[in-house]
Formats: sequence, C-alpha cells, structure tokens
Amino acid sequence: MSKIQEIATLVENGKVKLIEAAVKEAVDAGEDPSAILNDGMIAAMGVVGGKFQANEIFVPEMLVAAKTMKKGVEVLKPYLAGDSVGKNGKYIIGTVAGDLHDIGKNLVALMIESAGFEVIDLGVDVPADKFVEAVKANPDAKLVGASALLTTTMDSLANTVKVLIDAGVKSQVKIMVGGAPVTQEFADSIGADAYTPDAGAAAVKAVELIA
Ligand code: B1M
Repeated sequence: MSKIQEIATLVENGKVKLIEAAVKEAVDAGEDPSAILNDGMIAAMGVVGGKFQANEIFVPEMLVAAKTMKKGVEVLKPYLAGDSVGKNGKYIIGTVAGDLHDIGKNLVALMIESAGFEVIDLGVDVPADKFVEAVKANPDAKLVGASALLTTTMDSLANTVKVLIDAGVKSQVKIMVGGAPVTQEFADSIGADAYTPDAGAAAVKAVELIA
C-alpha cells in the first residue's frame, strides 16, 4: 500500500492516534503535501460520505474521520501555507448558520492565508448578522467567504449574501461562496461575486478580486 493510500485508510477508519506519524512519515519520504491532502485525506472524506449515505457508517464515525483529517491537516499546514500572511489585507470567512461542517472552510482559510491574506475566521453556524458585524468591525477587509455543505443550508447561504447586500457592505467587500452543493449558477442567482469549487481556486480568485 502506498503512503498516500495508507493515510486515506487511516482517515476513513478514524485512526486519530496514528495519523500524525503517518503524515510526517509521508512528508519525510518526499510525498507531495498537496497529493497527501487531495488524494489522501480529501479523497478519504469522499469515501466516508459515501459510506454514510449507504448507511454503512453513522454520524459518530463521520465525526471521528473528520477529527482524524483535522489532525493530519495540522501536520501538513507548514508545508501548505506560505509566509506572506497579511500583505493582501483581511479576509473574513465562516460556515453559514445551521451548518457545522468546517473542514472545507478551514482548508479555504489555510490557502487564503498562504495567498497573503490575514484570515478572520468566524467559525461554523455563523448567523448572517455576524458576517455583517465582522465586515463593519474590519473596514480594511475587502473579501468575505461563506461556506455551505448541506443542500438544506444553501438557503442560509443565500440569506447571508442578501443580508450582507442589504446592509450596504458591498461597496467595501466582495462576497465569495463555496461548498459541495454550491454551483456557479447558484452563486450567480444569489448575487455572490464569486464561486470557486475548491480551496486552491478560492485563493487564486481572492487575489484576482482585489487586483
Ligand atoms: Co456531514 N454531510 N452531516 N458531517 N459530512 C455531508 C456533507 C454529506 C454529503 C454526507 C452524505 O450524506 N454523503 C451529507 C449532506 C447531504 C446533503 O446535504 N445533500 C451530510 C449530512 C447529511 C450531515 C448531517 C445532516 C448528518 C446527520 O446529522 N444526520 C449532519 C449535519 C450537521 C450540521 O451541519 N447541521 C452532518 C454532520 C457531520 C459531522 C459533524 C459528523 C462531520 C463534520 C465535522 C466537521 O466538519 N468538523 C460531517 C462530515 C465529516 C461529512 C463528510 C463525510 C465530509 C465533509 C468534509 O469535510 N469533506 C461529508 C461527505 C462528503 O463531503 N463527501 C458530509 C472534505 C472537505 C475538504 O470537503 O467540505 O466539500 P468540502 O470542502 C471543499 C469544497 O466544497 C470547497 O473547498 C473544499 C476543498 O478544497 N469549499 C469551498 C468549501 N467551502 C468553500 C468556500 C469557498 C470556496 C470553496 O469560498 C468561500
């Protein structure tokens, strides 16, 4: 079994105690950190989601897989993040109200940070008003990112964008949206400024939007 496959299996099976050493070993062996993330851990979460959908595993197993992935990402962080934090200004990010998924949002935050932004992370289950408050409290922030992982929280994403627009903050910030159920068409329909499918594309787009 390849080292990356080994990492995927550890995440799938929620082996929290073994993941740190396995990721370190893979990095030391010269595996590409992006491949460890994408082909190892993110791919494993796809498998976990599939098993959940098929009723082969349940919420506790999903939770422990998520915990394992988070630990693995901690080890990878120094290899993924750059050292130019803050030169591009502030980026406010959060997962929308009603939604507790934060792994994708955290990866977006990590890549945005490595693209030179100072990230203000509002966490998960963030009410629309909190996004507005954060924008007003940070007049130098130029971008807001909102993440939604459930089809049932797409409405909440739409509401977040609406509340931001209604609060008149669009003259200050551009709004980026993303998450598995979100599409370019949906982003356009709710008035977001940008949609990106993954964390890497979000970082590239963020730099483009402030240019
Ligand atoms: Co949940 N969950 N979950 N879950 N969970 C999904 C999303 C699901 C697809 C599983 C499935 O059924 N196959 C399903 C949603 C189905 C749907 O809506 N159609 C689901 C469900 C149903 C639920 C619950 C309702 C289960 C229940 O209680 N019965 C419940 C809801 C809780 C809530 O939020 N209110 C729930 C709970 C949980 C846990 C708490 C157990 C756990 C989350 C732990 C955590 O995040 N701290 C969890 C997990 C782990 C998953 C899966 C398995 C993995 C999610 C993940 O981390 N993926 C997931 C299945 C799957 O994704 N295949 C599933 C890896 C991550 C890197 O990908 O988050 O998509 P993702 O992020 C990507 C892109 O989407 C994008 O970039 C990232 C990668 O580069 N992106 C952005 C994300 N945000 C972006 C923002 C941007 C741009 C790009 O710009 C701002």
